[in-house]
Amino acid sequence: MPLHHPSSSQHSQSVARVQSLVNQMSPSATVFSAEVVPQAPEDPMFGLMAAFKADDYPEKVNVSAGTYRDNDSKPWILPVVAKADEIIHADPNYDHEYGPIAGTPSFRNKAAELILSSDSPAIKEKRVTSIQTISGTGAVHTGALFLAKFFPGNKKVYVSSPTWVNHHQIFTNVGLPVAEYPYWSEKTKALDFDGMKAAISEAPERSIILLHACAHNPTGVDPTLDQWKELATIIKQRNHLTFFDSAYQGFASGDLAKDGAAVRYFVEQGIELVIAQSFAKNFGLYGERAGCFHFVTSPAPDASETAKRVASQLEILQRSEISNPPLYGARIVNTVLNDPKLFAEWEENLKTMSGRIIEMRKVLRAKLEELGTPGTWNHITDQIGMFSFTGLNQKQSLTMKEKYHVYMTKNGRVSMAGLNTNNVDYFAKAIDKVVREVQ
Ligand code: KET
Repeated sequence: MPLHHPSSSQHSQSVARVQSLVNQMSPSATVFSAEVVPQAPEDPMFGLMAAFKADDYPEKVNVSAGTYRDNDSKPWILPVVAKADEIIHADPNYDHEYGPIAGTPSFRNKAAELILSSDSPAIKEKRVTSIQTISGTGAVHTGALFLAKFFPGNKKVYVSSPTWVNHHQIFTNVGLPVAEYPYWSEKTKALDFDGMKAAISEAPERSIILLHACAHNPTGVDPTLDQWKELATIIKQRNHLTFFDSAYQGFASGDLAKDGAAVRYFVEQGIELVIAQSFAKNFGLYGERAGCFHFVTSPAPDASETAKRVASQLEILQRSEISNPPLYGARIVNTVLNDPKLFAEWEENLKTMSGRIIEMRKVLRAKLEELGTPGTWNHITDQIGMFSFTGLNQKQSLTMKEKYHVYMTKNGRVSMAGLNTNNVDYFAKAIDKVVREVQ
């Protein structure tokens, strides 16, 4: 039978009929229906930042994101960063070529020395391997990915309750379930150290324990050095793997060694650990995404071989994820860390930032006490780093935003860097009213 070839007008009629049938059947002909891809909620913090921008109330206050502001509520380009920037651009060899997969070696080495100290036995014994990442988030992700693929123990990550909200999704996204250990006591507005110790002791042997190296986010409460020592003993006994998130070194106390003390103590104890390091806050390089992931193995005759093997696998992961890391932020950090004069200036800049925050803590506490705001407010000055966990509940935190145009996360966290001599009075009065009006 000869094939029947429809005429072109017949053909276009039938195409139109099929098209209209399809349209009737399903108005949206996608395989990514709402059941398959449900609408996700907006990121709470980036949502708050956008809402703050859109608010035209003159006395609005932004204490949402952990980003430093000067006393005029303006982002601060660190003077040392501005200098490094000039040096980089004046370099006759400046170009935009690809960098190495693991990042520039001098940057990685100095980044490791910064957190571990330049005379760290782990560095001397070549037990460390470091890979440049997309800031701290990328470092946590790289670590998560590495552990998801290679960690032979209990593939569950124990995080503090509460913790930086992003920890949950970074780990679960790579298939590592998250469990919580107690950390913040509502009652004492301080560390629940007994609860924390018990949970870490009871976690199955060889679990992953995530710890904030300093300036815990969101609570601003850190273990004391003696408490860190107790934790190290438990972690060693239980053969856990420590995952330090270090996003605030030098920013918390203004002293780089002091803020790195917990990590350094764990390394001294020969504990195998990993570190996610961010330069967003301490260099004010938020959007430039400079960070590093470090793996530190325990002392052993074949320790440097272990570090080499791990490095080789990290490079494979990096190549498939981002190929090679961005240059600019790391160039700034590299320039400062490798020049003693600039380094000293950076330390001064760190003191300026941490000092202003510490001062605002004092002023805020004094104002609340002066107003006789119900409750105790010593925790504001006891806490350290970028954040204060005010103790305001969710309803109160939302009222701060809705009624008083103060943008803070609903867990009661306040970024102290958002406060200054111009707005702290308004802010304290808003807290005072909310605490009295809303239960
Ligand atoms: N770790 C912790 C504990 C942390 O607070 C942040 C950022 C990061 C890692 C990641 O920072 P990065 O910019 O990727 O280097 N925290 C602030 C910003 C954010 O949520 O992304 C914050 O909590 O406001």
